[in-house]
Amino acid sequence: MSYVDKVIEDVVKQNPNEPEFHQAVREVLESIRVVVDQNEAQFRRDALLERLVNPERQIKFRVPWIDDNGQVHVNTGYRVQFNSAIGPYKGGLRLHPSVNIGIIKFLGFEQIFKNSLTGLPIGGGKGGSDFDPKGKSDREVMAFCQSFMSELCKYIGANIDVPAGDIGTGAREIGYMYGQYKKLSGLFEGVLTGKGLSYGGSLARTEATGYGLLYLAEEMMKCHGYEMKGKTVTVSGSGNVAIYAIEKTEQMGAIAVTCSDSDGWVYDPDGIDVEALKAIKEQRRERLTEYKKYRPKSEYFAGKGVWSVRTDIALPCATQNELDLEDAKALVEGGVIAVCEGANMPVTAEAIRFLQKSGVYFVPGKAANAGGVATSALEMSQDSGRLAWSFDKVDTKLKEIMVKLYHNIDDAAVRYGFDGNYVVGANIAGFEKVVDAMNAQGIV
Ligand code: NDP
Ligand code: 2IT
Repeated sequence: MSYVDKVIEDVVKQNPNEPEFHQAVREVLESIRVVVDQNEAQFRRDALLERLVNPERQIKFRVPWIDDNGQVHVNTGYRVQFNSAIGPYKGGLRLHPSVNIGIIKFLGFEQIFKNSLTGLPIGGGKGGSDFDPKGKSDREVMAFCQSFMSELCKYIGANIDVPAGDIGTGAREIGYMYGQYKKLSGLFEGVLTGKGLSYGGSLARTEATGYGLLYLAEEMMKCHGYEMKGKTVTVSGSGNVAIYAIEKTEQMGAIAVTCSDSDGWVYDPDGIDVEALKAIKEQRRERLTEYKKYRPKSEYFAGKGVWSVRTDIALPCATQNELDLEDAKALVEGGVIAVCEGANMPVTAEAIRFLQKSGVYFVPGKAANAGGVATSALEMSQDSGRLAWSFDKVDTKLKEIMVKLYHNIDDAAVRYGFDGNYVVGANIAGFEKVVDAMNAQGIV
């Protein structure tokens, strides 16, 4: 049995009931098979792949908190410190009822290669909890965040592990967590990113993931002879990534016609009104059913459906495995040119294969959504230098990073004879730097 197949088999056996983790490992290892084959004896001897797929450390803890009626609740907190070969662990905290160790491991594993692709010195980690911030009062969210950080603070630090936002963790949650970290440690340091601008945050971090996604998409389209102007774009989700993907789409002269949440989706043929979306989601924390009040000509549909809309570019920006084979067929039927993942692993493995076979340009999340974590690394630089850069400075750097990243994954794919396969290109390019650092540092 080949080394890659053996390690995939072991991962499935040793990590039962973690299908998302298996899916992420399978995608990466199958992509790098060609590199592994060229170095098989050395990699086997050094158990390189076994070291890559086993987190350096995983922490699981109890998070008790009291609701507004005096009732105590207990959630589970996680932090997976996956790989620190190229820098301190870096990655978000997801707060969603679906969170379990397998979800955090898949996200942490992806983060290793994503962070490597940014070209910046950050290792891979991820954390979170099965706590659901939706429908909770600010005081309840604060109680949870303080309890969560009371335990997490033992394991993180500006040069150790630097968490950030993800699903369910936005500016409010980061603020409460930062306050608790500072109180317990006595340190005012860049231990979290995505912080508010008044206490060490970076301009453009809020926008970074969505903007970065569009900078990469624009560069890829340009290289294939297309311009963004006038293109129809469909977006799923209506959170941090989706909102700023829609904003940048419209700034580029393309038209974003959809967005969604976990209850339903909106079709607005005149283009999503991003200010209305921000008012609904960022300020009022409401559901998308409210959107029609701002835009009477738009339509709201309950359930799934964004991918049934004809589009030039599809940007899944909600959650894992939200775009399946049937959705991919509908997109191809409608003449889609490109699919770029704003979320982490939103497109199923079968759907990716179908899109690629159909000649659609497909860019995986670890490349397409790397602008968020790249800008987090820029926030870390500003914090450690006691600096606050202008919006334009950060945004210009973000754009440079995303354009360079696109060419890097394109070149890696070409180098190994997989022209235009950005899944292979991203995984190989991300892997190369991590392996080089792991080899240099010995068996640790
Ligand atoms: P938010 O919490 O801001 O928004 C998430 C959006 O996705 C909401 O519209 C939410 O709807 C929807 N959603 C979440 N879970 C589900 C689900 N199970 N089914 C259907 N819809 C769902 O998160 P972000 O925008 O920050 O994150 C979105 C994706 O992007 C995630 O995959 C995340 O890992 C990834 N990502 C985020 C980065 C960042 O900087 N924030 C960076 C890189 C990747 P509802 O409100 O109804 O739950
Ligand atoms: O998936 C991701 O890259 C994030 N949620 C952002 C991580 C970060 O550290 O900014």
